[in-house]
Amino acid sequence: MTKPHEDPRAADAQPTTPPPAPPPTASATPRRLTRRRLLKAGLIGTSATIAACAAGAAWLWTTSDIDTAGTIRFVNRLAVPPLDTGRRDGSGRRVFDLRAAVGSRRLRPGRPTPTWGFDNGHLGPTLRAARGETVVVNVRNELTETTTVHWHGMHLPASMDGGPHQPIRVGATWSPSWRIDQPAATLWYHPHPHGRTGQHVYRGMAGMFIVDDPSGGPPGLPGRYGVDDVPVIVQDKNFDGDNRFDEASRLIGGVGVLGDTVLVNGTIAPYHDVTAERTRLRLLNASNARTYRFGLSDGRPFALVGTDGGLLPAPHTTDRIQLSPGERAEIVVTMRPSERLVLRSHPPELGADFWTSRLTGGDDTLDVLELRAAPRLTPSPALPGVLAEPPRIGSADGRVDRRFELANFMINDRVMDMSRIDFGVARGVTEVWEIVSTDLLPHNFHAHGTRFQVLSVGGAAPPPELRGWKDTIYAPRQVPIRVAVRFGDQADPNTPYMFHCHLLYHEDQGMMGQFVVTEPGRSPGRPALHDGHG
Ligand SMILES: [Cu+2]
Repeated sequence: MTKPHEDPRAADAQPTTPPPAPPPTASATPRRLTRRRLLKAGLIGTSATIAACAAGAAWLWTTSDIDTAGTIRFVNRLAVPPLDTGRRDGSGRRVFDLRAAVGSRRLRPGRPTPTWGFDNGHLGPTLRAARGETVVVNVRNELTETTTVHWHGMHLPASMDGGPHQPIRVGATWSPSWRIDQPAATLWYHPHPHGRTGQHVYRGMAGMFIVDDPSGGPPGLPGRYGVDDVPVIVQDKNFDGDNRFDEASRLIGGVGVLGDTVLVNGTIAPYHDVTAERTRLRLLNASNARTYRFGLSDGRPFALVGTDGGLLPAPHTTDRIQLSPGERAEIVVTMRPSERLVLRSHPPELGADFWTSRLTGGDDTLDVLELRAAPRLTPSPALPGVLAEPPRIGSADGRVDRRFELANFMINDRVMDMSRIDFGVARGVTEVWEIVSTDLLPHNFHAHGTRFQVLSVGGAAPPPELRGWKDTIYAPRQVPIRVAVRFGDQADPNTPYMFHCHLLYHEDQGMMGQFVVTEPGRSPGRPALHDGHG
């Protein structure tokens, strides 16, 4: 394990260092070491080093990209996570039950893969509730270690957030409850134990949480779950020889595990039978480290209708949408009868240098999901021209209240400390945050308990895909991003929310901090510390 302050590429990049010298052999006639001989030996050594470096670099170059475009036989019907709308209790609350447990799944030929998850041991049901409802989720931990469940993108009190300060010990049940008060959106849930998030998510702990508008939202958007409104939870995995998830391989780029096999909703090589003219795909990048740049195999445009925090102001026609870990996008794809189309991830624009990009998935092309249209498709209405109110909590007037510099596995030169609150935000006050990566490695930024409005990217107005509500945003190197953020409801000076890089290896290495929401004019308190957070 690499220490937080060290560049893991240095430790991992062994192929670029020369092989060890062979053991010295005894010589019958020992030769005098002259300066010339030493120089010659040195030159030979240097040449050998250069040759080894070149060979190592060539090996790295040729082995560190993946291209599966057109090579996948899509033979498995896409699994659709079961829809869970919970039950009503006596007070009208919507109650869900989740059980975190180990399981196993037959993901590919050969042995079943040991998994973790909430849906009989892998991934989790899609929870669904409407704005205005009060929900309760009973999360029982039947794993062999402490975990947590964080509601990514949800506005809720910090004590319900499911970060590292709400551990669920083995055998215990945690029952957070909150009133949903935010626009319709595609959110998700996943563990967040301090230092162990990457492992828990990689083993399969993740599910979707759909928030609905009680009015039904704008008419015309496809909305039949699993039919023309389909969750697409994208994860990349490596498998070892026994079909186990391999958490340790391909760590060489310094972003954590990058897999060579893409799973959608836990299905390898998946296809979905399309039965309507338009299909809405709720894309969730639930991968530990990989950034995808989704498009369609024939290059046709699609309509981007939603991002992290809800619907965009209007559909945006595009042929690419890039999602870093934790980000979501809702797209609507239009198809003709009997055609086949592949959702493909093209090389993402990471904004990193040549080598870093190469080693962190920046040159990878991955086929994700085949869409198979039936010979007859049910007609779909045209998309509405207006979808939602644009975010309007801030303006790009040059003011910056807080700055977050991402570099060296730290944020603002600090490693995550459970006992340290980095800052307090006054309830009801809009702040402007500036996020900038000054690092070679790719990073993104996620804040808990809220959503934000992107004000500017590199000083310019945000592109269309960043004009809706966001809670996670990719931070290209040396491109300052300004966002307006507000924490509405409840002050709790002692219970922190997290802000962090959502590349889970980075988060687990400590690229995370804590903030609290206070009453205006009050100071942050002190977090109560629990045991069992690793
Ligand atoms: Cu990062």
